[in-house]
Amino acid sequence: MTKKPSTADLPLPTPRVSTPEILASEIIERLTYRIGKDVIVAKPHDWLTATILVIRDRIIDRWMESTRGVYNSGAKRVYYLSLEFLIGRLMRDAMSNLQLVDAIRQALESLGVDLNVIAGLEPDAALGNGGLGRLAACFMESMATVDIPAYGYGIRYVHGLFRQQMADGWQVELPETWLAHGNPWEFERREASYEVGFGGAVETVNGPDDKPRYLWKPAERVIATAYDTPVVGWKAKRVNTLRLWSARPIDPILLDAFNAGDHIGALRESNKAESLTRVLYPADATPAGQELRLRQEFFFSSASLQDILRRHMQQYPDFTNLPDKVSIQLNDTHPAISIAELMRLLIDVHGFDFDPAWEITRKTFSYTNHTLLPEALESWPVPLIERMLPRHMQIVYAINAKALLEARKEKYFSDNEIRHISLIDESGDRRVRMGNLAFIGSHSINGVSALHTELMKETVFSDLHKLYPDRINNKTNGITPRRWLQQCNPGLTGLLREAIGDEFLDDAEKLTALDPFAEDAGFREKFAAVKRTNKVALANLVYERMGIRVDPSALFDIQIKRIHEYKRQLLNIIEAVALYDQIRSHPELDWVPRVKFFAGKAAPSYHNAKLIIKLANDVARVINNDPAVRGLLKVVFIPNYNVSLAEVMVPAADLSEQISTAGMEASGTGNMKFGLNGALTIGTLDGANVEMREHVGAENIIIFGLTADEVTRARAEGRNPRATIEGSRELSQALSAIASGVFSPDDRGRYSSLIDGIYNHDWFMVAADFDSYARAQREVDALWIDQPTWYTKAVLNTARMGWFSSDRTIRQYAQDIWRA
Ligand code: NBG
Repeated sequence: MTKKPSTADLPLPTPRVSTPEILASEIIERLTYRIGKDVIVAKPHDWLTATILVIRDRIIDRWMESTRGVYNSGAKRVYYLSLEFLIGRLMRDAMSNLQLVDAIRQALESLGVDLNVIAGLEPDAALGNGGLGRLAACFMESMATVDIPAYGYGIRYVHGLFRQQMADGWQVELPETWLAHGNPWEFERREASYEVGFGGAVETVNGPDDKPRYLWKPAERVIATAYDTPVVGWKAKRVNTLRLWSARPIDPILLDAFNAGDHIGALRESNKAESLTRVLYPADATPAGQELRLRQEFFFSSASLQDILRRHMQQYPDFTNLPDKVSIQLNDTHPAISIAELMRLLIDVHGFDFDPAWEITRKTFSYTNHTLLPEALESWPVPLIERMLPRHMQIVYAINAKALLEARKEKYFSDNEIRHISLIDESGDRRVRMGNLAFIGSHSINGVSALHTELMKETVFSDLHKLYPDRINNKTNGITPRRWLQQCNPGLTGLLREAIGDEFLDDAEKLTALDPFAEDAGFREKFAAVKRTNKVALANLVYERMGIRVDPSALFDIQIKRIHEYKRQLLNIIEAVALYDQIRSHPELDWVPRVKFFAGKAAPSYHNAKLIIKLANDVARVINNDPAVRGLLKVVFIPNYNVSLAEVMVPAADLSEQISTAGMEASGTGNMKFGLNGALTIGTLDGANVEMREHVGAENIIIFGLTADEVTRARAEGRNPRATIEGSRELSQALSAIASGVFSPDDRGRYSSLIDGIYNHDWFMVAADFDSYARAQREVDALWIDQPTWYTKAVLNTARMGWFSSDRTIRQYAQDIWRA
């Protein structure tokens, strides 16, 4: 008799060999047997899929090892709950982290296929809006890299962020269909399916010890099914899982209705369920507000928690050790309802009393805040939660009672302070404040830059901070240097390896070894040559997509990010108009040739943001076609900004625009990507710019404008922008030109409301900061003329940005928050 082997002893597949010959034969094999195509009829998309399948197998080998490893070691798992993962393309990332780029390129070459061509066909997975979603994607890669057992949980939106098209300079939103050709990276896991309920009522029954127990009887239920994507870290040390939920109906078709001839009604339930995970809400810093959004939030929270508890139960007898084995990070308040859901599961399903359940919950959760904009803080009407999640509403009230009692008893709090701490906002229609729920239900609350964290303590969370003074901490954001240096800038990576060896590939902070090369003229020239190659690539892209020619020897000045008034693309455009005036009035001066690039999407309902896009295009048309400018200034708005476009633009930038109104950008992460790739930053003392200045040195970054404190003061004093504008000839001329229709002859009043806003209140300090910004831009020009000095600073930016690697950020989360 043979003994049944324990599962831990069952063999893993033999790791694959990856010579170009073997890879080529595997690609043919996948093409034939998995896709069912003969080589001679295979389309580029088929080659792409076949190649991904070959890469994927190599990831899977490591995936199984990683998963078994945690199971056997009993290590803590980290769960990153996020409504957004702005992933981008995965093939290059995976190849590079597996160190297979050259082998795959050769394999494909031997088959007559160009890697670059098929890589360009991979859809750009845009399951996120902006910084918050891209941060989640960088974190996933870094958690695998620094060997933390982690799962990302989110929603598998059928349609990610909309595709942006320009119609006569206006943004038009078109649906995006990233799944049109299937998704070879993902695995559907029908066995990992959970029911998620909505609505209905709560019944009180007698529990075993005569205590009342509450039973939620949802009126409506849907199934959440998991789709797993493996996430491979640098050198494939570990592979983690991104688990995205898709909604399915319990009954795909109501046969009674169908048989009675109601063919549409028969599919109603099914459509309703599927619409839950159909689209990503396209607003970033403003809450979506609609009921469907809350349904999405609860749907993925509930499915994720059921999954987490099931996994825990496979390994441990009960949940008393949950906080030792599980950390759940809430990416903003979108998953905050998870706190009430874990309480419900522990109390109603697993028989815990309130207090021990609360203790476990608080120790398990932590929360990251990503914005202080008051209009962006999520809150839901009490009647809506009562209707959709009646049991959760009871739990929220119970949590609130506990917190308010603590506030009253343990420390003295005034009525006003108590009102701010409360989970229920009573100031208008009653609403549940998700930020307060996330704060009270977590043991750690972190901001995303030093300044933002201080402002959290002073503003939105000041009273909660007083009640729980040791909870707020800072974790300055980071970016993954694999995607944002190695993959997007192979030229620079090669040059750096030549100069300082390979250590920086494993540890970005080793980039400091480059510091002395800043003074080496020969090295600077090579650095400049790489930059030029990247600028040529961007110039070609602009010509191919837009038919506009830009000169790669001009200064490339780039602002790419969501379009927002606080990010102040408007300030940049007004400065372009002022510069345009100057170039025409002073043709005798030596103007530095400059191309101002913009790209970014506006929330479809954000009127002013869309107007700013139109203005950028209107100004571009006039400036680019005016012979008096002699090509010294060009303005280009590249449509449909996404991760892949950023990967071309970031390496090509000379100047990075990080010019938000101080105190309003929580961190920024684009700022870090540009700095790492050797752009100089022109920016305000906002978000992570403050720390960038500390790292690269004040002489290597161009800072201008009001500080956060000064902005607060200016707003409080209600200064009169009109006086400021009249005091600045350049500004007042630029504003009148825009307001009077110089750039919009077809509709002269198009921009009057936008410009009136600056005259009347100037909330975003465009007028207040204009002169300081324009002066800083002329400093940039002067610096550019002195190319050796410019490149000394550029090299130092690359050398000193290693600290902003998301590996560092993740290590700090692991050490201080997750203790993983
Ligand atoms: C954004 C901030 C950025 C920050 C990212 C990542 C939201 C709500 N916030 O400044 O605006 O870099 O989060 O932390 O998207």
